[in-house]
Amino acid sequence: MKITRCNENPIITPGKYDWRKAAVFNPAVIIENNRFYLYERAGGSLNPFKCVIGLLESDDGIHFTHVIEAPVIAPEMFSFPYGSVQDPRIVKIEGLYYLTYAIRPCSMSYSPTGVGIPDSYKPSYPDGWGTAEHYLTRSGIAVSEDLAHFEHLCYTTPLGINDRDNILFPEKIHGRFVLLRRPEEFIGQAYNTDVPAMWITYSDNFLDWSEPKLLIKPEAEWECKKVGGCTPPIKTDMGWLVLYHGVDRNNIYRVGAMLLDLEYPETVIARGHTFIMEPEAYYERFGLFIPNVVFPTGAAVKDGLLYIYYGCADTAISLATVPVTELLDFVLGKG
Ligand code: BMA
Repeated sequence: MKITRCNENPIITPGKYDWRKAAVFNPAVIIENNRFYLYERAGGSLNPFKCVIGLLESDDGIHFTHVIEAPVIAPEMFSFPYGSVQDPRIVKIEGLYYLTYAIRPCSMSYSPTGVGIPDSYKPSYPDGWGTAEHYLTRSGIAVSEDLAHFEHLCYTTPLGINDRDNILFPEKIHGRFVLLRRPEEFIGQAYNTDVPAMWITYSDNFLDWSEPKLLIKPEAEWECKKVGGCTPPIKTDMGWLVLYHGVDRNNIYRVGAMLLDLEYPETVIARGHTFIMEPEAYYERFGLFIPNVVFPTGAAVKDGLLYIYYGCADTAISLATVPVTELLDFVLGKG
């Protein structure tokens, strides 16, 4: 199996508008009418690192231009004027576009040290803002009829815990919406995992979600610190193909792949024997922000090819491709 990095990587870099001057990364992607739509997580400054979501489009999946000059999603939409919206993923279900996002009600500030994870600190905000809870990350869903105008639909996680990497399946299964989650606090004996893991939950109406079930937890050294979902599941004849990320004890982010049962997605049919991507290229190993991160959040299939869009070092956006059949063979242990 060969994952091919686009030779124009990184394909999307910061700049142009004030709100995306510092970093653009971890994008959602969907193909509609043969056109790629990409939702970038963008920050204009590291102090504070307030993130918003910008919308770009492309005919070839490589060269993107902004559809709108302003962000399509900003924390103000959720009544968090100092907040940060992060890591979108998008799916289309029954004619509507659902974008899951993570939100931190108050943005942190960062100063890169040049030698690893940047120092972070909490800026001072006006009265009432900046409580401990405001620095936790919650997840929710925004909905759109036209890809450009979004409304907040619901939160999918409670206040008081860190829960990101919430990802919807692109269709209902047995009449229910299906969601992946990564609750950081679901650890310890009662949860059957010592470190943050991937969970799955179902809902009829977006408001009431079933008791989450543990889907996978770390098994290998490269994912020993935590695992979480990456891209929305891709439907194949063999099952739901899901990319996930694993973090090792040195904070290196790698990408794994697994296959879930089409009808009962809490059943893992197969999991790749090792990761499929790790930071290799210079733009994945060094950046403005966090070094050694490849973090896919968007995936789309065109002509049998899986287009994987990923954040590099929390700084820029890159593209890698692989034939879906090759990736399936790898996950099933045949490639
Ligand atoms: C995760 C999230 C992602 C980020 C990654 C690497 O916890 O914050 O948005 O890309 O860390 O820094």
